[in-house]
This record gives sequence, C-alpha cells and structure tokens, in this order.
Amino acid sequence: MLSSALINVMVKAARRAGRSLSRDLGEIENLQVSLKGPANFVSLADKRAEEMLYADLAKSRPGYGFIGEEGGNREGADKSHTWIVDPLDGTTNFLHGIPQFAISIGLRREGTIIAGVIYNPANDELYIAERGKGAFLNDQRLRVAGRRKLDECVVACGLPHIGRGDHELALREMAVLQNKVAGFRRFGAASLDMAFVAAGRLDGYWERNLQPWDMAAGQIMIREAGGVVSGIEGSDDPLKTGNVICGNEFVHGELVKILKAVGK
Ligand code: 2AM
Ligand code: CA
Repeated sequence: MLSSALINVMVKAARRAGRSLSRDLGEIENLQVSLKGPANFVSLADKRAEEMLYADLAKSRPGYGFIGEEGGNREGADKSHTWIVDPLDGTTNFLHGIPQFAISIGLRREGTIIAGVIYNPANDELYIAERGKGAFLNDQRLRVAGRRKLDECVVACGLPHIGRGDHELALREMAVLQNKVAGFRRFGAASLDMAFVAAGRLDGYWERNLQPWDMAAGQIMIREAGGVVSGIEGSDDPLKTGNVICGNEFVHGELVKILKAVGK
C-alpha cells in the first residue's frame, strides 16, 4: 500500500470532487429524458469539481502552480511544482450516464511527473502512483500485462471527435490493428485507458491529439507499473506532442512500429 503525505492530499481531493460528480451523475439520469438534455449541467459539474480540486490542493500545497482543463493556467509562487488536473475525463461518457469517467491529478516537479491519482467515483476504483514507489489500484500493486504476442493482446484506442483530428488516419490505424490483435476497445476516457494498461487489463493503448491533463497521471501510473509510455514517434514526450502509445515494452514497441508505418 502506497501512503505518503503527498498522495494523501491528492486522494482526499479526488474523493471529495468524486462525491460531487457522483451526485451530479444521479441528476443527469433525470435530465437525460428532457429535450434540452444535460449538456449545460455537465459543464457546471465539471467546473465545480475543478474548483473543489483547486481549493483542496492549493490549501495543502500553497504556491504550487495549477493547470486544469476548465480553469486554464494558475501560476504559483513555487515555480518548480505544478498540478496537472482533469476534473472530469470522459465527459461524453458522463453526459450519457456511462460510468467510465475519472478525476485525474498529476503532479509535475521540474518537468517530470512525480505522482498521479486517477479516481473513478462510479465504481470507486482509485489508482495511485508515486515516483519510485510503485502504482496501486485500491491498495493492490499494479503490474502491466506480460503478453508478447500481439494476436493475444487486447488493445484500446481513442478516436477523434467531430470536427477534430484526422478521421481518415484513425480509420486506417484501426483497420491495420484490427487484423493483428485479439480484441479492440474504445472506452472514451484517456486517463482510465492508461490506468487499465497499468493494471494489465489492457495490453496497449494509443490516442492522438490529447491534452497534458488527459495523460499526466496515466503516464506515471504506467511507468510505475513497469510499462512504457511515449508519443507516436516512440521516444517523444506525450505531454509535449499530445500523442500517446503505451503498453509493456514489447507491445509498446510493436504499436510504435505499426502506427508509424500507417502514418507515413
Ligand atoms: P475529456 O472527456 O476530458 O474531454 C476521448 O477519446 C478522450 O479524449 C477523453 O479522455 C477526452 O477527455 C479526450 N479529449 C481530449 N481532447 C478532446 C476534445 N477536444 N474533445 C473531446 N474529447 C477530448
Ligand atoms: Ca480529459
């Protein structure tokens, strides 16, 4: 079990914001049947969760910077530490009442992610990782899956949304991978996809055009679980390029090779 003052601060903040999202999810189930739908309500839920996270994290670690999906950049007096936070990853799932969404909190120190928490309040799955101390799901130590044959692997991807990204490229990537893997998945919450790779549930995952808050906590989760994370180029930093490939060393290498070839 991983417990440190830092992780405790992050977990407490994630759980409080998680209670708020859980209450809001109940309300969404009522709004779902209305003509207007719950979209505006969700964007409020999102902002409320981010404010809670900011308040809790800033109270415990005054001076740390804060980058959140909803509130943008808040500088702090301490220039070496920055929280990178997604208060609601998997917004479309949440909006539709699909219980695959999470709060994602990463802590960056001098350019390196040193701690991460990913929490899905819908099923109470809490993933934590701290540099050099391992990754855990609800107190159980995580290890990436060990498979070394692609045709035995279950792999997930993310797909570009309406009006974004390269849809044609995404289709070509899927067509090639579909022919090589045992199973193909698309869950819609990047942080949880990465957590699933860390937990050995998924053998691999890739997605393009993400934001740092989608991946910051996931990146350390996978590395602490013995996996490999990079951008699509194989050695680039996903937090800089916005593209991510992850898996065990073998699966990561295969995905890089295949996706690079498809992208040419
Ligand atoms: P979000 O739910 O916080 O927006 C789905 O493929 C994944 O992509 C989700 O983790 C989603 O995070 C993320 N994502 C990043 N940029 C997005 C965008 N412009 N529109 C929708 N989802 C986006
Ligand atoms: Ca997100």
